[in-house]
Amino acid sequence: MKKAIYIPLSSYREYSQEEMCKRAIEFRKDMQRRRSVRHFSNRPVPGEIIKNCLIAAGSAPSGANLQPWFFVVVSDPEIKRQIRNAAEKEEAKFYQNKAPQEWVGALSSLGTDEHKPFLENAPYLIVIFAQRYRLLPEGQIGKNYYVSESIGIATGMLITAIHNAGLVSLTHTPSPMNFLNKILNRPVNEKPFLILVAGYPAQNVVVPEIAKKSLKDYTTFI
Ligand code: IYR
Repeated sequence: MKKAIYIPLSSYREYSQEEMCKRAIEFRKDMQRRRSVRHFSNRPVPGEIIKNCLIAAGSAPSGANLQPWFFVVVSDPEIKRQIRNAAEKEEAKFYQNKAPQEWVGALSSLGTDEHKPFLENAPYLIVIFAQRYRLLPEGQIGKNYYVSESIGIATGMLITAIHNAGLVSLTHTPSPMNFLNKILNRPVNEKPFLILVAGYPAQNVVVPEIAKKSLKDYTTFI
């Protein structure tokens, strides 16, 4: 067993209360500008930006610090085409017969359908895999802990980093997604979590007019 070694928390910065308040408001305003976008420009984005966003995501807290995630950044047009074809096949089944009426109803205000041109137009598809368990060097299996929580947090941080950088993203979850293991050659311990589409928005893009709940509707202070 490894013994804990402690170091000073030298990265922490304390702000005055006034400064904290200002920062909290500024950040919340900036986050409120984020929208999921379904139409992307094919304008190239420097890989350096995506790399830094991924490093931010990789700093997320995780169960036992085992960091049970793997990101495949797809920019190759041929691989994007394969992903689009496979996803649209699943999505067609979903929209044409698999999806219960209630689900189709819940999606109606978003205007989604089985056509996913963004999977080819956007410069990056970041395919996020959850490592359900670890494959150790000698072929043994190692446990991971709180995998859904960990990967959800890392994905949230990635979405935030992409927004902060000045790009837009879309969480896309074709179901089932196991075709991604095949196309991207990922091992059996990895389960596709979602595809995060990233890039510039298409020119004059429109987004559905939707509302977010207000704080009092999803929070209580006791
Ligand atoms: N995966 C489908 C359906 C879909 C489901 C939910 I929940 C959404 O918030 C949006 C879409 C699709 O991507 O169209």
